[in-house]
Amino acid sequence: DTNKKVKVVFVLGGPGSGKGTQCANIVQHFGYTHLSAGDLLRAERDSVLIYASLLVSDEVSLEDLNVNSVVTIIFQMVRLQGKIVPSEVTIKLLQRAMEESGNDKFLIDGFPRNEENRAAFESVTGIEPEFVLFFDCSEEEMEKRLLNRNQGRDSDNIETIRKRFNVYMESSLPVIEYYNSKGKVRKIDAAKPIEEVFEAVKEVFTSTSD
Ligand code: UP5
Ligand code: MG
Repeated sequence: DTNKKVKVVFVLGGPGSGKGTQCANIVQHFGYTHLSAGDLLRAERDSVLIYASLLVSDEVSLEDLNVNSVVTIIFQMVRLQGKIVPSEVTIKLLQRAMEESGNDKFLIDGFPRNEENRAAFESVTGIEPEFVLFFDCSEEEMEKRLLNRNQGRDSDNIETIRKRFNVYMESSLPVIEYYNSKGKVRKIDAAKPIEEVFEAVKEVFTSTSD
């Protein structure tokens, strides 16, 4: 089984806790490939919109449209409510990205987000994470960061942010508790400045690298 050689670190934490920011740093220093589940879902959504506009302009026919992508339009609507896209879709996108990367070390950022995600990933891929990097940050600080991010993300408005926090508390924290009970969580104080957070992150990766 080739999966046996694949090394996965889950990077978890609330919306705006700094997962993406720190993953970019980790990639530079430790040779991992960064896969943000949220980014993969957004890219899939964007490709659907491109297909749709080509279709309208008669450059592409309906047969060229892949049905799986059309389904993701519906999931995008779900996403705007801060809800969690079904595992099947996210896992498929993650597997595709892992294959395309040619790497064997991955930071999976923002996934698994609920128990169903976690169990499905383990059973579909047979991969268990080496450890879980957990960015611990207050809701107040996360909200401030998201409102200041200004990257034109359609879900960075106060109503959607509140919904994302609720889903995080109800569905995602239990996943972190599950891995904590298995001794796999490496908790980082993520409320500090970016450089200080990265110092703590580096310690985790240096002490567990082989
Ligand atoms: N910033 C970062 N670190 C800072 C620091 N230490 N001090 C001060 N500022 C700091 O950071 C956010 C902002 O804060 C940036 O402006 C940054 O400069 C600043 P970022 O690194 O982007 O934080 P991150 O934790 O990555 O926040 P993100 O918004 O990406 O987290 P979410 O978990 O909300 O978003 P994600 O893209 O993972 O998911 C979005 C949605 O997709 C979900 O709500 C869900 O609906 C859907 N989804 C699924 O359904 N399934 C999945 O598996 C994944 C996503
Ligand atoms: Mg992110």
